[in-house]
Formats: sequence, structure tokens, C-alpha cells
Amino acid sequence: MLRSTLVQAILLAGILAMRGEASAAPRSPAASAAQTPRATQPAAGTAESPTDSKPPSAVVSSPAKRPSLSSAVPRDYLQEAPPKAKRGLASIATRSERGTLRVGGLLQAWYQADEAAPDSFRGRRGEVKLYGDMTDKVYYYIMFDSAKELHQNKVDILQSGRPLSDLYLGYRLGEHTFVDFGQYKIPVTKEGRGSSGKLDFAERAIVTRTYGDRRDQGLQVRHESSKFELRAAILDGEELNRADTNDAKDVTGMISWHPNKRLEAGASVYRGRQAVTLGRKDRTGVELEWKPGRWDLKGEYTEGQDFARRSAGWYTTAAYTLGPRWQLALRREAFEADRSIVNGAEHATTLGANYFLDGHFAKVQLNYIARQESPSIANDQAILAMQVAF
Ligand SMILES: [Ca+2]
Ligand SMILES: [Ca+2]
Repeated sequence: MLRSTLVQAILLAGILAMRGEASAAPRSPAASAAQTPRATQPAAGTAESPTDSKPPSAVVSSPAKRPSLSSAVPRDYLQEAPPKAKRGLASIATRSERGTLRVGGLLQAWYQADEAAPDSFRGRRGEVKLYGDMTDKVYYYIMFDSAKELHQNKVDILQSGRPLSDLYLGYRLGEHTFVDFGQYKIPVTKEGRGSSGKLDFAERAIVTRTYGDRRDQGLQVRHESSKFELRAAILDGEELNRADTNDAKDVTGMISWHPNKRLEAGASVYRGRQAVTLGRKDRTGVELEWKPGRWDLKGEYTEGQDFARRSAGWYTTAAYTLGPRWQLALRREAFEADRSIVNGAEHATTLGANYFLDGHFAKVQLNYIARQESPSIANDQAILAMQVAF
């Protein structure tokens, strides 16, 4: 109890400090408009006609600024390029005097050939995202993965198969600083917190999907500037769609430094207590990405502890872009679910080919995953994935 109260006090102090910093350097509406790209072509029926720029006389006197169609959601969540007018679905957005609404989605269909399981077609991801701003300070984000039930052929005591993934409301403390309140991705591991729509391979590495790509409920402070990204959060620690089972609150954070477009280095940490027995739940990870020329080289190492069990894993990926359409990628990875077991690590080598029909908005991925473990079993896998994201 004392510990969680302390953590809450520290977090609150952090928020107040950042608020002070934000109010010390107020930004002009003009500057903010210049820096926030707007979705340029709303869909039919939500038209931003030229007359839209002159609000009806009834609201002329209203000092409230209409928020831009860009959103304050974490940039990792969004597709790489800002929506362009000609990008069709990417421009679905609507704006009213009450705020903005944008629609996003990530659809993936797979064919999976597996040495250890029946070969199968699979609707892997069916994410529907609704997000926007209610004022120039207040924003919201909700995401459902409608395909979750399709691949959970088991009793789901953890509620992870429920389609609700993200649900948060937020407040913009300053130009680059936000507070998210609700359910969102924990910041552990770079690949885990990044968008599922921008992966080098059809699936994340074992280490990043074990520790990262996980959601929890809490309060998060986020700072995203041109060279730094920082997050600090306080969480229930029960993962998504579950109420806390103890009074303890977990804390997590990340820092990432990207001095230029080619280099990014970061670290993430998680300290928590789980179950009624308050067993340890810790993660510590480092991450590095370097993009010289056509190459994209990245790697992460993360270790964890759950109760007394210690685990660790890493991956390294080398991707080479052949041209606007083709990219080849190779990944080596290892994961040790229990470090007390000798030779207990599983290793995998994944060879991937990506064919971009329209960047990450529409792409086809072919992966072959060779898995090595001890004792050896036949469990290699091939995946053909097609994706549409907007
Ligand atoms: Ca807890
Ligand atoms: Ca094997």
C-alpha cells in the first residue's frame, strides 16, 4: 500500500512538473496548426467544404478552437505516412464543432503451414480503431480486434480473447506531452509497443510477444519529441480487460533516443507484483535500430522474472530493401522461458520476403520459420500473410 502510494505521488509530481514546463512555453495556435498535418480529404458525407472554414454565425463567438484531424495517440499506433488525400480509406475522418473522429483498421489474412499442427487459413487480425480529439486538449482512442476469438481455440481465463484491446482517454499537457488514462499497450520492448501493421515479419519475435505487445489498465504520461520518446505508467498489472486482484500497482517506463532517422536506441523497464501472493513481475530490456542505406538492422534483449522463475530472450533482424516493392528479411532469435533449465532455450531463424503493394497499407508477406529446441521436434512453420492497414 505504502509503495503504491509513493509511486502515485511520484507520478503526480512528474505530471505537475511537466505541466509547469508546458505552461511556461505556450504555443501559438498558428504554430500548432503548422506542425500538425491535417487529414486532407474527408470521406464523402463528412465533407470539409470551403464554407466549413466559416462557422455558422451561432458559433462565431465561441472561442473554442476546433481540433485538427491529426491525433494525439502514440505515433507507434499509426501507420507510417500521414493520411494523404488519394489514399482512399486512410482519409476517412470527420469533424464537427464537437470534435473529430477518425477510423482506422488493420486486416490480416494468413495461410499457415505447420509441421506440428494442421495447416490452416486464419483471420489473424481484424482491428478496428476509432480515435480523435474532442477539444485541442482532450483526445480518445478505442480499438477492437474482432479476429481475436478466431485464433483462441481454448478456454480464455485471462480474458485476452475479448475483442476490446485499447480504450483510453487522454489530455494533452503540452505540444509533445500527453496523459493517457484507460487501457493501452505497456511500453515494454520496441517491437511490442509498435504497430502490428509495421512488422518485418508476419509475427513478432518470441521475446517481444512474451513481454511486450501487452495491454493493461492505468495512467500513462507520454513525451514524444523529435529526438526523444519517454513514457512512465502506473498499472493494475493484470493485463487487459481484468480488474486488479491486489492493491499493488505496477510501474513501467521506457526511454528512446533517435538523434537522426537512421539510429534509435532505447530501454524499457517494468516492476510489478502479481496475484494475491504479490509475486514478482519484472522486465528489463534494451533495444537498438540502425538503418544504413537500404539496410534496417535491429535487435532487442529483454529479461524477466515471474515469481521465482527467471526468463530472457533476444532477437536480431537484418532487412534489406531491394526496391520500392521488395524487401528481404532474416531474423535470429532465442528465448529461455526458465533459465534454471539447462539447454532450455528455444531458437528460431525466420526468413521473410515482403512485397509492398502500397507500403504497409497493403502488403504480402511470406515467412519460413525454422525452430530449434532441445530435444528437437518437427515444428517449422510457413506463413503467407496479406495485410491491409489504414
Ligand atoms: Ca496489481
Ligand atoms: Ca524444431
